[in-house]
Amino acid sequence: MTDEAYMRLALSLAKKGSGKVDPNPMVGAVIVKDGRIIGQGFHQKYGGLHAERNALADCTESASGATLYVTLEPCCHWGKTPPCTDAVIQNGIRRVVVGSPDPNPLVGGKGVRILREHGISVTEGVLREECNQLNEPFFYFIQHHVPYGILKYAMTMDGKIATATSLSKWITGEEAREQVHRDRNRYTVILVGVGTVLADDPLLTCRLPEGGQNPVRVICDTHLRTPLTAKVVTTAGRVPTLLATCCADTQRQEPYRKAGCEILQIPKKNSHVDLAQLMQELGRRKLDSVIVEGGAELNWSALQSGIIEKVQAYIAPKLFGGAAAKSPIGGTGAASPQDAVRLSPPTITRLGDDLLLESRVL
Ligand code: AOF
Ligand code: ZN
Repeated sequence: MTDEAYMRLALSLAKKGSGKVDPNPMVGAVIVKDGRIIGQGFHQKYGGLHAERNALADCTESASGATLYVTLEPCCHWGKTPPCTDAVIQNGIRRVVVGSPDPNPLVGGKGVRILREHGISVTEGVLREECNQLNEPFFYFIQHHVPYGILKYAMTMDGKIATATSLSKWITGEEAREQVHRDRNRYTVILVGVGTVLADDPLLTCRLPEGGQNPVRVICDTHLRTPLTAKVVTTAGRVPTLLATCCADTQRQEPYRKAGCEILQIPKKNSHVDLAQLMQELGRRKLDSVIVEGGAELNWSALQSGIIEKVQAYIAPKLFGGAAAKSPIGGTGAASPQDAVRLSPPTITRLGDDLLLESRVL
């Protein structure tokens, strides 16, 4: 097997940590000796052993002289666990193949340097793009201390998110909707505006056949208009729910608190919750990624506030038509084509009959 093939295996192991390790990275490791895999591991749980140590513990024989494939540069610092570089050196690993460099300022190239200083041969950047992509939120959060923002919507091929009569269930098919739930497991927060709560009464939970982690629900509700009977409120006891509001009236806040919601009082900007401040607050709570799921006004504000790094557009082969039917992004919009929000060329994934286009905001 080639370096790439072993790294691909390490990547697939890393993904098993999805939804369980944030704000730390998903990491996978494979140990190979004389062409045989003798140990495998991944980072299973936030605060738990790192992938490298799990793979070493899994070894069926001595790892002396073996090669370690790991999707992220090994750490060299004392965090919640001792440095992985120590374990790699002590176990006599002869060669280390790394996917991504670790942007954590505590590591940042030092891990690789220490290994080399101990006579270990290091190959860097194998499947680097894939490894980087796996941990986009981790890379972003560790450098900026605010969550990685993803704007997600589903629309028809004529760019509508609902019919002219405001019906939207469903636009995309089952495969696309399952991908949405995989992302709700993977990312930490789901953010919607109060208008969406009033219109759709959504649950915003992760519903995968195999189960998964619910994202923290955040409702942007400037004037505290969320009905106490809304599903997000009545289920707040079992799914973490935050109401981000500018309303300082503690008497009006109280019934939401009683129902299990937490109130985040956020300053106002342009008559709405200041989204950049909200992201700062979520970052302070170590929440590393946010899916923004509408409605159209919130989506526009999110783009304008600069909190979005990635756009995910699900496109269904259908046409709704209708001058009054909404499109994903509202607000005032760009005045001229030169003022467009620019995106990177999209990656395209086919999900059943639908497409998922993903681009970075430039
Ligand atoms: C992980 N899992 O498999 C690897 C990590 O606080 P600690 O001790 O868990 O250290 C977290 C840092 O360790 C993390 O920010 C990253 O830089 C590095 N590598 N972390 O959680 C792993 N290999
Ligand atoms: Zn480590």
